[in-house]
Amino acid sequence: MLANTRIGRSLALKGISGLTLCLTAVSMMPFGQAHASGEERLQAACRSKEPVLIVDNFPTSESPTDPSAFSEEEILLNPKGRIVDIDGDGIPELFHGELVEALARQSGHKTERMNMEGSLSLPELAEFLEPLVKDIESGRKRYSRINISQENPLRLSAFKADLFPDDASFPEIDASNIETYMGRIFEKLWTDRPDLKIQELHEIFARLEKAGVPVVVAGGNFGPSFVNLFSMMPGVLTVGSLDHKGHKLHTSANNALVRHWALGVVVPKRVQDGIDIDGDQKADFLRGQVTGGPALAAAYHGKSVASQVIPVEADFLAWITRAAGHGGLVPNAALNVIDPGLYKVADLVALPTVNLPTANLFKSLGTYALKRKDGPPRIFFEADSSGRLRFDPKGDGSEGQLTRIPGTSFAAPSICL
Ligand SMILES: [Ca+2]
Ligand SMILES: [Ca+2]
Repeated sequence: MLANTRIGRSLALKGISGLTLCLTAVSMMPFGQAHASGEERLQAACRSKEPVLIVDNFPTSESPTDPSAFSEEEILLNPKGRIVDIDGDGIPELFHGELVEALARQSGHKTERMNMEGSLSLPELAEFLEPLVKDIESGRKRYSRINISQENPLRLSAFKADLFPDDASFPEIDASNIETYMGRIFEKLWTDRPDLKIQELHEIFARLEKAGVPVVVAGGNFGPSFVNLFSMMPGVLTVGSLDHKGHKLHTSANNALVRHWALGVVVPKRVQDGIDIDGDQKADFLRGQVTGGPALAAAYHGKSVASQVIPVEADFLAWITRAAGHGGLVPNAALNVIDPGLYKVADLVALPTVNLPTANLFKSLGTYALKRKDGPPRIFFEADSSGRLRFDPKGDGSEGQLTRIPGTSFAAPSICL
């Protein structure tokens, strides 16, 4: 990561002139050395006793403290609000940042919060972080690391197509060469789209790095074809998601900028006084903080496959085939509009409109999938040798697994575990 910092400082201080020279220097840096630098900074951050700053979404004075005061519809309509269903009953009760913060605390660090109140635009984020950077530079605030879970996904193939279509010196960008060319990408973005204020944001990250505070960034959940813009910022430590068996998630970013991998799947269990997320049998969220209904997966776990699985109705198949033939449906539309129920994954992924990445993702998650009223199927099951459904996202056969909450957002705060 040392290499990136040089681009960052140089660009921030001098503007875009001198970029080519910087890039030449970068491409000649031994990669091993750059990796060691990121790894050492991470280890130092994990050893530090200073608090972790979580920049994310948290409740505000207007947010109801009792989750039961909001209907499910109200929660779903409020994207700034409660989006994490920690007890698996289908009704979200936590703000995204609350789970991120709870995970960051597992490593023994104290935490502080900075509430973004929804996703910020790039100019807003630069403005939002400016006072924080000043406080860190002046020594008024000290942090071991800053955790930012915001994602701004950019399709790798779009860099050539959108920014450099006629430039023979600029190659197709893929997961392996993004680091080499991100300096030129920034230069082009700054020139073509000054309104995005990416240069200002870049400078903010460069100042944080100079002040010695690592910024840990979630790699993103759009899979290996996308890069999170924040992964390209100076001094950033980008984290990808692993499952409980140590496999990289299909949905995780997986490019040359993702150098750190951590468990990015939360599987909560119920304990006496609430919900435990780390297996120590102590509640991380108290009973009064959760909606407390029966877990959706529990209604199927242990039941016979034959008694629960339904076929794709012939008239639905005929309708979706006709509609898809007219070309008016978005990718994966069939998964959003099929009737609720438990289906064979093989039947779902064979439906018209389902694309290959989604089919591969679903097959990696289980053999049976539960579709609810809204959204695509999200709860996946296997069957045991006696034909009974098993909900086992941890893969250890343990009982009482309530739900599966995946995402690089939950890998990033777990990086010191
Ligand atoms: Ca819930
Ligand atoms: Ca716990």
